[in-house]
Amino acid sequence: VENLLSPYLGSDFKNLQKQIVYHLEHTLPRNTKTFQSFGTYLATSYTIRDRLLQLSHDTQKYYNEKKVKQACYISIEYLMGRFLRNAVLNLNLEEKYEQALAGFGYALEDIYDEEQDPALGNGGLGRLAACFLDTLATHNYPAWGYGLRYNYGLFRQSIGSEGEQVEKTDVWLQFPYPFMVENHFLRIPIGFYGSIETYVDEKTKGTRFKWHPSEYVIAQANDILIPGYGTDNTNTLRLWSCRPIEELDFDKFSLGDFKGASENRLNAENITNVLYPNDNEVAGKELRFKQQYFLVAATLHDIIRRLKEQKRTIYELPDFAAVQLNDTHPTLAIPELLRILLDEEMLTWEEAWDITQRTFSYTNHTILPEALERWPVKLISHLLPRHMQLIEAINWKFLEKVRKIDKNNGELTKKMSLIENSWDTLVRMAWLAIVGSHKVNGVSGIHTNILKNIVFQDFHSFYPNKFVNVTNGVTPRRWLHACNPKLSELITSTLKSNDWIYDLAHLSKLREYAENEDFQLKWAAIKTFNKRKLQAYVKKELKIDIGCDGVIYDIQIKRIHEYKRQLMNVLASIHFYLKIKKMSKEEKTKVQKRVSFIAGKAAPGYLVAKKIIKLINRVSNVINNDPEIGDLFKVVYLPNYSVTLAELLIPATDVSEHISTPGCEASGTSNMKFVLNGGLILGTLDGANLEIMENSGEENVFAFGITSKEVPQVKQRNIEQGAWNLMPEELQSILGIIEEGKFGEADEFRGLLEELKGVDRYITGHDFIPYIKELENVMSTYQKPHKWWKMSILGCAGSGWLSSDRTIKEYAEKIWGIKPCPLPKIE
Ligand code: 26Y
Repeated sequence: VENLLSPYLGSDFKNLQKQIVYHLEHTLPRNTKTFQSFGTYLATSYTIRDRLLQLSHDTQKYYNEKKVKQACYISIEYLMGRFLRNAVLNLNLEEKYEQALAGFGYALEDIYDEEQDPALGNGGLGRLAACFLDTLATHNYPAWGYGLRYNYGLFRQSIGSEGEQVEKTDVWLQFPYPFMVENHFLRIPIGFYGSIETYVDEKTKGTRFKWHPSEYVIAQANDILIPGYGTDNTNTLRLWSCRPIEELDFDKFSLGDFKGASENRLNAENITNVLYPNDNEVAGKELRFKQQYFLVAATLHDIIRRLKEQKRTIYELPDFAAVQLNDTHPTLAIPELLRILLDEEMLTWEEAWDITQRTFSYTNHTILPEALERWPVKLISHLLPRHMQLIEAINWKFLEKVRKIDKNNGELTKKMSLIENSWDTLVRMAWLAIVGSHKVNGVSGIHTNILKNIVFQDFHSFYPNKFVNVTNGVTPRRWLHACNPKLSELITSTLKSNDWIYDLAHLSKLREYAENEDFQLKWAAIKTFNKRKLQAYVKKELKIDIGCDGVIYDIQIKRIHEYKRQLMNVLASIHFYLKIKKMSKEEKTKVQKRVSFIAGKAAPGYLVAKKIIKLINRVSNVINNDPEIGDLFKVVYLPNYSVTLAELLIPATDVSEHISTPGCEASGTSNMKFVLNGGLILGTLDGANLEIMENSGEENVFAFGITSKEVPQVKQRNIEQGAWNLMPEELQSILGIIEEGKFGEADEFRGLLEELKGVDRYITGHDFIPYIKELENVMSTYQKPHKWWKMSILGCAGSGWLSSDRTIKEYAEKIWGIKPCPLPKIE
């Protein structure tokens, strides 16, 4: 029987057309007369989903037959970006779909643009998880992602008339999202609150515990199927949404209490309603804690269910699944697994603890003290009484060992205790994650060293083999092949092979072209092409005219945070603005033109970050409208930064800024994306910048400033002498100009300036002059095109190791003990 929907049957364009029309008429349903771009996007997407569903069934069947060990990545955030283009490219169907849609009068490129970008994450940590999923599928690793299906993703940002950030709800599920398959058969009850029963086990005569939750909700699975590039292996990202146990309380309804009747449903839906918009700063809200537990309880239940489906025993769990905790957000998985093993599977403590440690590993993504999670014992005891009891037991057994080496009358024991007594009694989630895992990793060389030698020093001495480094990486499929098609083609034609798309080390062969003038011209022309696209976007969306030829596109895109120092960036813009204003006509002709772009969201509760956004917009307004400046310099703030916007910006960048205070940025991943696309880096000696310098050559990076080791001295000096007294005059006068009200009311930015003048925690004053000098170096180097493009090509040629394929191979070997398991090819 001909099955129109079978992906194995029809991928010639006529079949694709039939499949698209089928979905248009039956799934949407629309008729061919009301065929619009958005409907076409949906119908096209459903044909992709059909293929992926079939491939994913085959993939799961095969993994189950082979009983291979799998990785389970638990993350409270995923920043997937748009799906359709990525899937079409990975399945190698772009030409066929172009042809199919052209037949209906549509350009595939425009259809891609109909898709919205699911923003189920905040920043680096969520995007890293998405890159990992792409790599895991591409390299045929048996792997699952687990996360939450929030009703509302990260807020949408616009800029108000005063230059301030305005937040709007992201209603991403208003229209169907065709790539997510609701799994109505998988419904898992999750408990909260309640009490603990103690009883004597008849067989062993030992004491046993049982938790009786007083409230339940249901976790429902929503699956996003993850295609790999050039493979049939299709993995699953399972996102849980929360449903009530009972939809409507009919008794209340009958009594006329309509509001009370749906209370249950509303309370349950609350749990997965919204993504917390905090990045690197703890909010400490009870609902967030509930989200974390909901995620891990549903996930562990699912993993154990799948283990048992293979008729394997619970003792085999560590050979069945390697569970990675993406930061401490899913750390409750540790006491939850222990509870299941002890209270439900009736294992002994020794057995249960051994299985737990062998199952989990933990990645740390940040050392900022304000981002380290600590939850009140009171809150945990109330919500999850049995888990609190287990955390205390883990702590007790762990501290027994610590006490043996504690020579300093309890000092070490106090420092290493999982429970802290400060303003409140708090559980240190990172400590719990370290103790309950067999491996802990940092995300770049410098970051792992800081973990080992400073932040987790005592734990490193205690468990010398537990800490490993796995430097981050990014997927070259999305971040070069898909977002920069022209550069992708040039690389493929130059290397006479597209092997680099799944083995990025091949890029090193570009080195021999670095000084080839013909190649440089082609390389530069592609940059210009991408810059024109951005130029058009800025004109259309912001009504700002910016130049392109001979103009440096200088970009800083990331969450707004004091440690990332967007403030230093805008202060430098004021510096250059004032400098140009003082110039004679003659001098002005020699100025290197530049546009400084900044984009990024601030957490709604992070007032300082919001002030920084406001200042940037005020400065931008003054500079862009000053006739004395003209097109010599522009400052452009791009609202609503997203994965999709990054895909437009990164290929169009000449130089990108990664200027965090040394020691603060764990790795950074956009720096990698820029280098891959021939952008140069202006950066501090921090995070992965350091490794980019090692691999692409120090001479190909614009680096400035001190090392992380020197930072504490500078801070100390600031505290002792006052940052104002140590501040260079140039910066002092810039602050003076802001205070005079040049960029809005004088009072507006007082708080920001007071911090710089007082303690200056992020040492902006100290780094200001070296930063300006390096920016000047960037500008003069741009005037030597041969040198510039050589640096750009060599940067890219040295970026083979930046692939998340390399990163995942290291996780697989050093931490997870998993191997690729490619599906046999079907003809
Ligand atoms: C607990 C809480 C509010 C919280 C929420 C989100 C804490 C941290 C985060 C997110 C952290 C994050 O995104 N960290 C980034 O991880 C990237 C991937 O490893 C790194 O490249 C980047 O340097 C780091 O800031």
